[in-house]
Order: sequence, then C-alpha cells, then structure tokens
Amino acid sequence: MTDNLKGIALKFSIEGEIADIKPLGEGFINDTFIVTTVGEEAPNYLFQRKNKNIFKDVPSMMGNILKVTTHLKKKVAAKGGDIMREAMTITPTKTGDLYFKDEEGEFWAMCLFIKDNLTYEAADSPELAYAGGKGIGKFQSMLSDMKEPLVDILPGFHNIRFRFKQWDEVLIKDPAGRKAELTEEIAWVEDRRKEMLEFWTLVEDGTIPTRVTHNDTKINNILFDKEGNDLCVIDLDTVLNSTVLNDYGDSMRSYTNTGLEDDDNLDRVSMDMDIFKAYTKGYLEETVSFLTAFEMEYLAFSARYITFEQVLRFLMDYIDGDNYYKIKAPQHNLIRTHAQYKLLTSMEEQYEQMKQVVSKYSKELS
Ligand code: GN1
Ligand code: MG
Repeated sequence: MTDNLKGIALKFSIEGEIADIKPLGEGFINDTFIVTTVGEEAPNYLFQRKNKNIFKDVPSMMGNILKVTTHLKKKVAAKGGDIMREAMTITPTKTGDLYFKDEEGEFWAMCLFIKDNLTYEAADSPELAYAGGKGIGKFQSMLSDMKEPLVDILPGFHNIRFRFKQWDEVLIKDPAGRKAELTEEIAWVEDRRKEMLEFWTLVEDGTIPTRVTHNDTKINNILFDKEGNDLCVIDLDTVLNSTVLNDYGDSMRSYTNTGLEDDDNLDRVSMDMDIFKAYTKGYLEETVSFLTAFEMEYLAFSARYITFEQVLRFLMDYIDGDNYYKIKAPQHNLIRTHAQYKLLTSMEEQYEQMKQVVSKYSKELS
C-alpha cells in the first residue's frame, strides 16, 4: 500500500482503520483495489481509479450508479431482502461527494465490499448459469419501472452503427500499420456488417424498446452466495438506457464459452448449449412478465450480436495500436479477436437450436 493510495482512500468515509490496500481482480478498464480495515466490525471496501480515457464524465457516471442503486435498494427492501448485500452501496467522500478527483486529475470512487460471496471467471455448471440468468433477470426486472433517465456517459456503447463508424475511421488511419496483415480478420467483420446494422435499426426505430440495463454482464460482474444463488450484480459503471438484449447477449458470450475469452487454443472455444439453456431458463423466469414479443424474438440473435461486436472491438483496438483494453502481451487483442470469432462461428452453427430454446422457454413461462 503506497502512502499516496492510502491518502486518497482516507478522503472517503471509511468506518474503522485501514489495515491494507491491495490490487483486486482482472478488470480490463479501471484499476481496482480492496481496502481492508482492522478488526471484524468495520466493513472492507472496493476502491477504484476510474479510467478517465474511457469514462469521460465520471461525475455523471457516479450519478447514474447512485440512481440505480437507490432504486434497487427500494425494490430489495420491498421484498424483504438484504439491501446491503443484494445491491451495491456507494461510499461517499468525507465531504459527501460520490468521487474524489486527485491532483493529477484522476477520478477515484469507493463502494462497500460485500463479504462471503463467490465470483467466477467461467460458468462451469448449468446450475451456476441458471443462477446467473436469474441474477441479471432480477436486476433488469427491478429496474424495469425506473422512470428517471440516466446520463448517456458512453454514447454508442453497444450501438453497432457507432462501432462501424469508429471502425471505418481506424481502418482509414491504420495507425499501427497492422491492417495489411489482417485481410482475413477484417473480412470476418465486413461479411456481417449488413446483418448487424439491420438488427440495430429495430432498436433505433423503437421496435425494440430501451430500458435501464447493465451493459457488461460477463460472469465476473455478478456475485453468487455460498449456496450457489445469485447475490448481487456489480461493476455498474456501464448502467445505461439501452436494450435488455445487450445484457442477455453479453452474458451468453461470457457464460457459454467452453474456453477463455482470450484462449490461444481455439479447439477449446465453442458455445455450450447446456449452459445456454440453463441461463436462458433462469433469465426468462425473471423477465418473461415484462419483455415484449420482439425482445424475446431477438434474444438468440443478441448473443451473436454482442459476440460480433466484441470481435470488432478487439480487432479495432489491435489495428488502432492497443489504446483501449489493457493487454498482457503484444498480440493480446489479436488473440482475443480469434477466440471471440471462434465463439461467434460456434453460435452461428447452433443458431437454430438457440432460437428453439428461447422459444420453448418463452412459451412455457408466459
Ligand atoms: C470490459 O471492465 P470490464 O473488464 O468488466 C469492457 C466491456 C467488454 C469487456 C470484455 C467499459 O469490461 O465492454 O465487453 O471488457 N468495458 C468497457 O471482457 O469497455
Ligand atoms: Mg468487471
């Protein structure tokens, strides 16, 4: 723990005395630490330096998180749940702000660390996938009547029209001189441009509605309890008004992968249908009451959409010279691109079955 880190942590209204501050987790964007306190009485805290290159309006982001967590806590309380464990709690600064801006212009934020939870990097059983589906389903359901609009702090985040605009610009500039070696990979993206844009017009014209959504629902962004039930959805930086399909689709990208997101052995990567079924069942049990027929119709497609978007984003960052995602090796973004593309083709091969699964559960549960 550096003095500087401790100095910044002390700006926040922490109960008890700080024992230690250590790095935590595998996030690609922010720097995350856990602040432990002395003794058993005081809680521990999750402490983050927010990535200001990506989050250009941290004050509004924190405002969004406060609105969402306040709404969630009301809902959790109404059903007799534990508001400190089933929803995130922002820890404000001693002056009552939601973030602290240091002398270098870096933004810091803190929240309570929820004890006795389990987190996973992969969905290793259908039971876990089912619990994850319930978790995201409940999250969306509790927020489905939230009227207050959120600030769009990440314009175009899961908007493929916007992503193609960035893509076209990066390809023209080719800043790292890598484009010439990537003819095959670039074709993977171009071959699907039309289909993906056609889908997105349904969101643009309102056929598919916009709701309060999480937008980063990979498995390590949800806590589970020791009995294997969903406990709390975390990492709320990307809460936005968007389509629920992005959350479902991103979970499918994360949960159903039999390999790693950045697997360098493509034989390990594929879409696991049993995990797909289990998550879909859990998700629809919680959401069928409010989703529209159009939303349900496009659930299976959304898995392909978000996985495609991730192929595009990893490849675009590689072409751009690796400015967005943290990388662990020079070719990391290219390895990620290949692994996500393998997953995408596996979904494409199993698409008819995916649609049947969604259709079966949406009928059974309606
Ligand atoms: C990032 O912050 P983290 O690691 O949970 C990214 C997601 C990507 C994901 C890929 C703000 O999520 O959009 O899907 O990496 N978050 C942002 O693993 O870009
Ligand atoms: Mg995360």
